[in-house]
Amino acid sequence: MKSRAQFFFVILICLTFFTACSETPDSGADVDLPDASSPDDTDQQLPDTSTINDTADENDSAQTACGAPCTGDLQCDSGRCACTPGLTRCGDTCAQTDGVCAVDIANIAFSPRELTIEVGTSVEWTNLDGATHTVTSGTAANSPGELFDSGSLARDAQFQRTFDESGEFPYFCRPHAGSMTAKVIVLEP
Ligand SMILES: [Cu+2]
Repeated sequence: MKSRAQFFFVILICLTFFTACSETPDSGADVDLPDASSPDDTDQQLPDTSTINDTADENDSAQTACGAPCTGDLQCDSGRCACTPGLTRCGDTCAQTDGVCAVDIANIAFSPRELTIEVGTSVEWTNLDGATHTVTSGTAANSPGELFDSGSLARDAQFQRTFDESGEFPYFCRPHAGSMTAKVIVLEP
């Protein structure tokens, strides 16, 4: 009886092993299935890659349309870098400023020293220095003050001018003509 029980036990063990072994090829087949599906994954990744290329192409064409990548808040629209309608362009910043861009006069310098705006935008200078400054169009040597001249600006004094024509408008400070020069670049909207 005891040996028969052992025999059945061995049979049971063998059946268990056989089942386990016969499952192993099955699981091997299961492993093959993911292998077979992994080429599908690769196939799926290829369209993904081409999608990325398409996006890159769109970016490239957008950048080509504007000549160069638009900086800051600006976005390429109809071949030019611009702000979304309703926002004022002050350099590469777009803000709700009601058409006025600020230039600080501080530490005996204009900041920003070069400001790009669109036709119809106003520029407002504020003197943050203790020293007196001026905002004078042109250069000391070329038509000083012909277009605009703030006169002497004490601390906290402001001067505003609206630019209704496109072009480059250099300006300077009369007391510091040697170092305080700057310009406003006005673009067609
Ligand atoms: Cu000055």
